[in-house]
Amino acid sequence: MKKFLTVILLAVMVLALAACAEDKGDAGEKSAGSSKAEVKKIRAGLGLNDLHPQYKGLIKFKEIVEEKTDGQIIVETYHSGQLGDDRTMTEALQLGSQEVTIPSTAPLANFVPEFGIFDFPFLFPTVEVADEVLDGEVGKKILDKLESQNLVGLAYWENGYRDVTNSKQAIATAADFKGLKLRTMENELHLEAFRALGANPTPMAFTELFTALQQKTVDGQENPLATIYLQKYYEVQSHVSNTNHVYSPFVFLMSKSFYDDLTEEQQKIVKEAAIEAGIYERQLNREANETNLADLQTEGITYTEVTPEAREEMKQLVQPTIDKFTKKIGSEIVKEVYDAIEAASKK
Ligand code: TK8
Repeated sequence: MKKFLTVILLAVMVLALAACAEDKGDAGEKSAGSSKAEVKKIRAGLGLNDLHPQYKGLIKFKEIVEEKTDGQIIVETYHSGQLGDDRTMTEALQLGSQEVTIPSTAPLANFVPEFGIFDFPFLFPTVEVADEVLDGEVGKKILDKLESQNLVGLAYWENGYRDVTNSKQAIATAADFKGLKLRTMENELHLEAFRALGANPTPMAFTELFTALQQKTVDGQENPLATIYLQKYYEVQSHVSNTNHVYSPFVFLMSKSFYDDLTEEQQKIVKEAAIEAGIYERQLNREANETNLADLQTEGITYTEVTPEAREEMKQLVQPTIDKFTKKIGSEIVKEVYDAIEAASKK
């Protein structure tokens, strides 16, 4: 009996020791694999689909970051609003439940009012001037304001000059906007500007737009040609005009809490990658915009030209809106942007 008990006791001890060893083994693996546990993951979400240059730019960002950090930062990419729309994804970044998104500046004006300046109709005469101003001092100054919103703006990318499409009538002059139910981005200035043109605008998240056009909740919308073509709006729209009413930048946003947790070297890598991928995205976007009007016409959309005179009339109609928002946003910063545009235009 004694012998039997001793054997049992021994067996229990062996088992206990084994369990201890196993625990240790686990713990050991965890600390030995600390580099593995340290891998940081960026979930990056876009509203546009994976055919758009913006997604290709994001893939470029992923490649650069994963290579330069030796896999210490990995990037998971989502498109087509899989993680939400511009506003909800920006809010997710603020909360730290998502790390990257690249919204248009228009919805960002609800977070940092100064972005509203870029919604001023007919602000940038050319994309080259837009690049100079956005990548220059005043552009950076506005990006830096994101910090107070728990966001980090790493670079400007390009959405582009916006054009109006609709399913009702050709738009050649301001008078043609009359009564048109138009979806705008969630941005006050856009709403007022389109009201001033005579349209009947409704703000709506981009992710709801295709269905709204299809179900005729709205008659039309405005976006750059690349979006109109690649999101297949020609299936639900019959007219497009070169209104070119606003140049829409994108902002490469990162969650501030995530950014602050990166090492200095990693911060440098993500920043440089956002800039480099942005240069690539702008180039692809400009190439797309050159061919997409013809592509849209091939798909059966009717193109109507807005003459410079007709555009001038539109400009005059929206001027009171610009004046109002200049006061609202702050005439000083608005002047800084105008001065930068003037300087860049002379180059
Ligand atoms: C995509 C949006 C979109 C914008 C809009 O997330 O909402 O119309 O032009 O492209 O940023």
